[in-house]
Amino acid sequence: MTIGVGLIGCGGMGSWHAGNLAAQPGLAVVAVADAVPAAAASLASSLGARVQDGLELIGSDDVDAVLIASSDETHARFAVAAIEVGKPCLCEKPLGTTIEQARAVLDAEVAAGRRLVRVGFMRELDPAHAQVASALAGLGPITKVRCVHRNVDDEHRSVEALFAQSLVHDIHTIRWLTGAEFERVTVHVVSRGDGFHDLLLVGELTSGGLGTIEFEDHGFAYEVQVEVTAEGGMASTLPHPRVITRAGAIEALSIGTDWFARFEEAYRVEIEDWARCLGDGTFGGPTVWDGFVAQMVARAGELAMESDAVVAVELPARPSLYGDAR
Ligand code: ISE
Repeated sequence: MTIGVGLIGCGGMGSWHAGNLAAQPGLAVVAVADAVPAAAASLASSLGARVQDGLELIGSDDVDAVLIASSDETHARFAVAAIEVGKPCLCEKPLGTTIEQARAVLDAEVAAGRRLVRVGFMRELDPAHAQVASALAGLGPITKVRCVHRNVDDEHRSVEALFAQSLVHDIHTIRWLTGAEFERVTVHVVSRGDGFHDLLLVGELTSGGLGTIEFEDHGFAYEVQVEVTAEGGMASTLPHPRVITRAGAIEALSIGTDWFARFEEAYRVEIEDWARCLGDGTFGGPTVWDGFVAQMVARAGELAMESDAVVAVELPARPSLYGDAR
């Protein structure tokens, strides 16, 4: 049986996912939606799908599952709509652009009483990150997780956008690898005069360990690394393997400037795994609770940055629906 997928968002991320969806034998993209009609029309014709309004698409009988890759502020509205009609969905991060939006998705899913929304924290499926996670199994309690995240970005994003769009990934990586929560957050900022670019976030974890995030916007390349220290040893990702070129008496190793190439395999496996879960009627991957908590920590980070003080992360009790999630 083929599973009909509705794709909301036909920009860079939506189009990237569309390629992976099309490669899955058990899935067929039947409808697409986008705020820009030409983007929807062009992707629809390449996929052999129809164009629909996002909410109508979610309600359509032949749409069994929904992939949300539209602009950030629309994620929560579409995710709640999918939950209300009981359709599984893969929602790109962030769950919302505000805590209230993310909370609305959490409340809707808890009210529905089943996990339907998988959040697109795809680093868990990156082979290098997965190898670090399995290498840690024999190394004892984790004392430190150090994330390095460099973006080549010329949009001069707001601090809010930067935390919601970028740092949520690292926050999730730290929670995923340690199984601990952030208790308190401090942020140190380096400013280069023409705005804010670099920061170091230090998170104190409930396990007693530390999670740090070294983040740069306008960095020299796109890079994501993680290094974990445990009581019995350490594990870290290697630089992503790429091609070396030699020309003009120079040998060069290209690092890359965006996440599509760096996480190509992670995005592919994410769709493959989602398809498997849809086929089995099971749930896998990062949950709405993960998405919500990442945003709560990101918000604490913003407050820590604004106030130059240590900010406590005040999480509500974890709903039992997510009790065995991680
Ligand atoms: C972007 O939206 C992503 O999701 C990338 O994975 C992340 O590394 C980047 O910082 C974000 O802007």
